[in-house]
Amino acid sequence: MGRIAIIIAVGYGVLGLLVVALIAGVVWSSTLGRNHQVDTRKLSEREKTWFGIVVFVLVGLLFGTIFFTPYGRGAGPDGAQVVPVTAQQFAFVVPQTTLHVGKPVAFKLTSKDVSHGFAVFDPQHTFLFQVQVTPGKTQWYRWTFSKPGTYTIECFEYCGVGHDQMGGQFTVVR
Ligand SMILES: [Cu+2]
Repeated sequence: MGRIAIIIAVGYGVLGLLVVALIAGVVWSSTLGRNHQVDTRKLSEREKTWFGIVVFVLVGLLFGTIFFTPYGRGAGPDGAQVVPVTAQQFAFVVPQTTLHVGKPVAFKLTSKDVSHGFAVFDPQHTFLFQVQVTPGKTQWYRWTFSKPGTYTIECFEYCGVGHDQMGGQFTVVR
């Protein structure tokens, strides 16, 4: 996992804990004074404020993370080795190229027929990433491999009767 991914994961974890603590605090304080009158107008005003805060936080998270996604326009060459992959019922066709540890790879994915899910597993069969491949569209995905060995590909989207057999592999060397 990359450093940015760890920062994002920790950030979400901390945010999640804060939200849970906040909800617990609100529930706790609301159960204390049971007999007081409820001012619904004040509550509806507060609701608007909270709605604004939630929208602000979500938009902030969106723009704070979207530029780090390893796909889309920014995943293209920029020093990366381009590997064209063709998905079709029921195989992933990967050219015989030599991929190196530590060198960014830009997968250029296309589909000849229906939607497929290009999922890559490392030599220990640990899941690394998955990206949709849709017909009529070129999808990019950028990844830097950290260990040598034979990587396997599986299809993560049901694409027909041979879906469970759909796969492929490639090798990464030092
Ligand atoms: Cu498939």
